Amino acid sequence: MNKKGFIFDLDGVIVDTAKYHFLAWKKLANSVGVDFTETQNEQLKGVSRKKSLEKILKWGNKSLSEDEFSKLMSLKNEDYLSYVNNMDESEILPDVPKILNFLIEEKQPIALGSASKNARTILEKVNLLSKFNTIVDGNGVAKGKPNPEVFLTAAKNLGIKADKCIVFEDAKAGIEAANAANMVSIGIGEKDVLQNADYVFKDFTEISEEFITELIKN
Ligand code: B16
Ligand code: MG
Repeated sequence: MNKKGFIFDLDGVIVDTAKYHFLAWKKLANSVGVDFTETQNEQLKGVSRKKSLEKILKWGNKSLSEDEFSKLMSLKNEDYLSYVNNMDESEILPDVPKILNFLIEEKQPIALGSASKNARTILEKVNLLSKFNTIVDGNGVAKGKPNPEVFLTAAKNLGIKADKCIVFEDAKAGIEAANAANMVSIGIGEKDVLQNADYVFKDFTEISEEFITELIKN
């Protein structure tokens, strides 16, 4: 049977944690006198925690000592985790379990490829951890998206060649990473944002089992 590597991003693909990142970043930015909007939050999708804080400080024209910088990073994460702690299965995005179960039935290897250092905690919270053959997250890679390292590591862990992998991503930086890894890129979200993806769907309710079967065959 044909085997492909199916790699899923986490935030924005499996769960919508961007809303919690927004609340936590906004509180933090405002506490140091910096404004933070939803539009700016969009630009942080798929971007690591450290790079995100660097961007926020740049937008607000602020510079901090190294100590203050790491203190703010921990404060942001503590606040973010207070939302994550209340998560449960009801926060899984529509039809995600259906697609995962279909791939498992079809004996296709499945990986998580996320920039988040909280990926395992979140998957445990929503009870999906056991669906993945490997988890590659912000703790396991040196270079963040758009660098392809996260997806190439996932492919290696699955034992599947990069050009036989399919990536589901909601962030522009993630689509660029998948393309750079020579993988099939599937955007989950808006066509105008994810214009470099090979395919774009609004969400998983638009993805049929026939479409997945074709991906497995070709
Ligand atoms: P953490 P993904 C990314 O996750 C988020 O999209 C991004 O907004 C966040 O800053 C990043 O994870 C780091 O998250 O602070 O939990 O380590 O979309 O790559 O799954
Ligand atoms: Mg994402």
